[in-house]
Amino acid sequence: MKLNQYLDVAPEVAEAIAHNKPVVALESTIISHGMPYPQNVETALKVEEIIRENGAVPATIAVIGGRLKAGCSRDDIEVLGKKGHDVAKASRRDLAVLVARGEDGATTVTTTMIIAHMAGIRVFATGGIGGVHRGAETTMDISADLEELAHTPVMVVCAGAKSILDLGLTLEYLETHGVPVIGYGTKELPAFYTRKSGFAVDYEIDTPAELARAFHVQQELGLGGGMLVTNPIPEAFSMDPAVINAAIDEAIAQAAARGIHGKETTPFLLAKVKELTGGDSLDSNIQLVFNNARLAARTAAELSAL
Ligand code: PSU
Ligand code: MN
Repeated sequence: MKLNQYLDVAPEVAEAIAHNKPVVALESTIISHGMPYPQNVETALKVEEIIRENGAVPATIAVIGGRLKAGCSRDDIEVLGKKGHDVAKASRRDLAVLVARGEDGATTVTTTMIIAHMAGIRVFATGGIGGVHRGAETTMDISADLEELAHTPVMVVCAGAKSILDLGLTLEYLETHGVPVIGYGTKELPAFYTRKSGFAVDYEIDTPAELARAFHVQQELGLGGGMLVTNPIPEAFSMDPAVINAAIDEAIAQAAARGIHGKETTPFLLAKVKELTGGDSLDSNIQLVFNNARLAARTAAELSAL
């Protein structure tokens, strides 16, 4: 296989891919912009461990010194976690300039999918995805994550989307672009901190084997594109909807008052929600990522067997 000249695949990841062994990609914006230091680094390393325990090889993805990395070292993860918001949040439009300049970038869902696909990785675990923001009918703020899901053949395992987004419009957008939205063990789209949103998913699937089969068939049919698997936060860690929704409404009001826009919007809202809910939302956030890592590893193992 001829790999992209800008891509470095970690030896362990390359070995697994070459032998069709399961690999799970992980994003790095969740490390730099999604959680505070040092919990971000601890979580990133623990997620890698969970993926190994469940039979797959982890590949944390980032841009380091202008190189696309499929498989970061502990040092890379430590640097991204410590630098936090000082690392560029790298979406599709940022990749060329960051690489040309030899800079670092934390990959979003979008760029993690791009680099995972370049490396030959088919399954990716994260917390939440970007989507259509509330008020997008005037701001046109729609995450590039949705467009990437439309085109790039990677399964994204998440805990649904936070209601910092307009969940109904996000589902409409995904439908238009032909992205299957699967509920793992549920008919309802989970809302990240809570197991329910009031919106239906397209299909409920209850086993990793069945998830793998659906994704495999999607690619064999030549349909291409991604698949969004939404995995509800475990009951024990889910939050009170009234508490979390009040924090989200307040965060959105503060963002509007301060004129926050563009790529700052999502990180601002995430940080504000965390601040308004104390440590509770961070604990929930960490636990749902662990839960998604387990499901992604088991699904990647099933996919390798097909
Ligand atoms: N939503 C979350 N947690 C996150 C993100 C979104 O609940 O960490 C991050 C992901 O990296 C996602 C990105 O791809 O934010 C979306 O940013 P934007 O809305 O600017 O496209
Ligand atoms: Mn945006």
